[in-house]
Amino acid sequence: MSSFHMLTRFTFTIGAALFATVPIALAAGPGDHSHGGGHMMKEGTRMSGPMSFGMPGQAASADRVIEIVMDDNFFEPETLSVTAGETIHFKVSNQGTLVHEFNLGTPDYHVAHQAEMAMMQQHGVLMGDHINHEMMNMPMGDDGHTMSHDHPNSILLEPGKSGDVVWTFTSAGDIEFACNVPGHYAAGMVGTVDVE
Ligand SMILES: [Cu+2]
Repeated sequence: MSSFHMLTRFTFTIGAALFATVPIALAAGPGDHSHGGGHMMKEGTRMSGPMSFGMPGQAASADRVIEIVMDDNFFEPETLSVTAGETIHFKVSNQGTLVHEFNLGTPDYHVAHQAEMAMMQQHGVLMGDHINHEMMNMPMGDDGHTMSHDHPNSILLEPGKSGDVVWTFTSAGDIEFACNVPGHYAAGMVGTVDVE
């Protein structure tokens, strides 16, 4: 299953949970990558392919590798500079004792995503030091969607784990990389990508 569809299912779940009375059209089927509507979430939360500042990239054609360490509760390094058009392979490792996320987005996107993460925490999917994978992958509702957390612009890691995000930055501007686990962003777990 593509990350697009995992994301669709995730945002659908959250949307359904937040707006239980709103009729929801989940039109995307296998191979349907059109994005013309059907979601009730606002633009900032339904990231799948291109975002305002870039798009998912391929590790094989990355221009650079940047290593990111996550700890309780900060990133190292905290400031990055890239050039518009560059594809960066972020190798992210969680060296802390808590679950952390590396998530690329605008400040508005992070605010919206924090609501999703709070929902995951309320549902017992996201615990302090681990992810309840069983619950995350448990079918919910009539169509069997799950809370799987698989976005191309982010990775959610348990302590001691590492993973990859490959992103092509397309527009100049300041982007944040942030951890949206409840409380972490406010505690300072946010950094800046200066796209020149
Ligand atoms: Cu964190």
